Order: sequence, then structure tokens, then C-alpha cells
Amino acid sequence: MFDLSLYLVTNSGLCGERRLEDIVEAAVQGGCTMVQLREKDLDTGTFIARARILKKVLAPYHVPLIINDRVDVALAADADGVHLGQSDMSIADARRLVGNKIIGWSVESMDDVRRANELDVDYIGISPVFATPTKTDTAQPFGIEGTRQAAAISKHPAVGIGGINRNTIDSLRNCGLAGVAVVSDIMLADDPRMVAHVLLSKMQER
Ligand code: TZP
Ligand code: MG
Repeated sequence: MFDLSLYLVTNSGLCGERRLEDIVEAAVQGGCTMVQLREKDLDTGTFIARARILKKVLAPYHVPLIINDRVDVALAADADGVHLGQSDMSIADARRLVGNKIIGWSVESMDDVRRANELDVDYIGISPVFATPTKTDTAQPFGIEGTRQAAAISKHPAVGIGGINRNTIDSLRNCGLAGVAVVSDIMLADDPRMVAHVLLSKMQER
């Protein structure tokens, strides 16, 4: 099984001078329970190489590595799973390819949540919970009430993403989420370990 409690979604554009793998390792030491490698601009070979580096970093912590968008990269690097969106390959095709690896699926509306209930996914990502500068081409945010409703009708564990940080996380308590996914609050932190620790503690106050 896997633990969605605090799910780091990477953005290498936010690393500055630091190495992605060092931020990821610090975040995991602070308590991140899952990591998604999300790369929108890398060529395939570099994407796979980066996935292998993260896999090695995460192995001693037993934290699963999920690859965004790319089933081929997940298979090549033998990652633990893949996270797909509404315009990626179908879940049925992905399932045929990845076998029993983890498949996550972003849902952008209540209709998507109902569709997900009919699909062989392992978790859904409620996207976005709040509007966020990290990703501006999103659907209409679910908000707190929408997130609660989506989690309630989902038969799969649900993780929220979008605008979730140390300031907003408390508002998601008792929303029925299995966890929260965070990009910028951790990626931009001077001390990603401390920020992850704070976020996880706040999630566990539920
Ligand atoms: N998908 C929906 S919102 C988002 C993604 C990848 C970005 C979330 O970033 P942040 O910085 O945690 O708001
Ligand atoms: Mg995608």
C-alpha cells in the first residue's frame, strides 16, 4: 500500500541553485510520504535519468516514486507508479502497460470524480483545490466545499492539489482527503525538511 498523507510534486524550475534530489531527500526526511517527478520540458532520456536518481534517493526511505504523464518513463525507470491527467492515455491502456504499479488520475470536475469511480485507478488527485500561480492552466478550483464533496463521492482515496501550503492546509481538515499534494511551499523552502514536517503535522491534526 501507499500513503498519500504528504505528497511532494516536484518542479525543477523552482530549485534555483540546488539539486532536485537534495530538496526531495530533505522533504522526505521531514515526512513526505510520496513523491511525484513532474517534468514538462525534459527530453525523454534526461527524464528517465532523473527518475532513476530519485528512485535511488527514495529507496532507503521506502517512499514511492510516481512519474507524471509518462508511462514509458515510469516503466523504463521502474518507478512505483504513474500520475495521469484528463488528456493523457486512457486508464485502461495505462493499466495494461503498468500492471500493478500505482495509477493516479487528476480529476477536474465532479463528473470526472464519478468517471473515476468506474476506472481502475489507485487514487484521484482533486485538481485544483485552490487557484495557484504554480499552474495557471487549471480547471475551476474545487474550493473547500467542492473538495469535501469530491472526496465524499469518490470510492478511491483522494489527494488535493493546488494552493495547498502552510497557510491554507488547516482549512482542509475534515474534508475526507487521504492527503495533500504540494509543490511550491516545499520546493521553494529554504528548509524543505522543516516545511514538510510542519505540513505533515498539520495534516495529522485532523
Ligand atoms: N496540478 C494542479 S495545481 C498544480 C498541479 C501540478 C500545482 C500546485 O502547485 P502549488 O505550488 O502546490 O500550488
Ligand atoms: Mg498530466
